Amino acid sequence: MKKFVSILVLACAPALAFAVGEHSGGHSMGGHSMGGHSMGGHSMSNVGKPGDPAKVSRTVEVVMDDAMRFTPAQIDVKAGETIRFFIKNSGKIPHEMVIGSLADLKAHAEEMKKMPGMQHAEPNMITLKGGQRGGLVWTFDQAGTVDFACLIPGHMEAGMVGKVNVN
Ligand SMILES: [Cu+2]
Repeated sequence: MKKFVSILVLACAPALAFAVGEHSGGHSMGGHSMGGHSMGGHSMSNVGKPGDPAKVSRTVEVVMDDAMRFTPAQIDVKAGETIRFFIKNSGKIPHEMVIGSLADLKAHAEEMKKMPGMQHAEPNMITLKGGQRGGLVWTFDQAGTVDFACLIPGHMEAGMVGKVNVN
């Protein structure tokens, strides 16, 4: 009987961890951090915000491939620009482009590792199967550096990251 209980506890632990992780992730673009959910620390304030498709300044093409690379991996924009990313997955396996701060992306990648099948769709990201194309519209409103990465487990570690320099 004791064995049974410990198995139950083990079985529950990952679910609990996920529930906490998911909660702390928050993924709220509004920046309401007053609730005390400090674990994930998703501070989206400096990375910009979802863009209005009607106000796109220009289009930037990005290719993702199975060599775990974004091409280009360095993108220059001006503060205030709304960019429509035209993203193509030229590989065979799924890839995604997630915009955020490097700290947030790493935290999110950890959550993904705990929950490999985790379905997540947020305004700051797009997931594409092999051969698929898609678009992502984002406004870079402050000068600085904004990172992006593929958060599919192992990809970020393999170098699937990029940078937007906002001037
Ligand atoms: Cu990838």
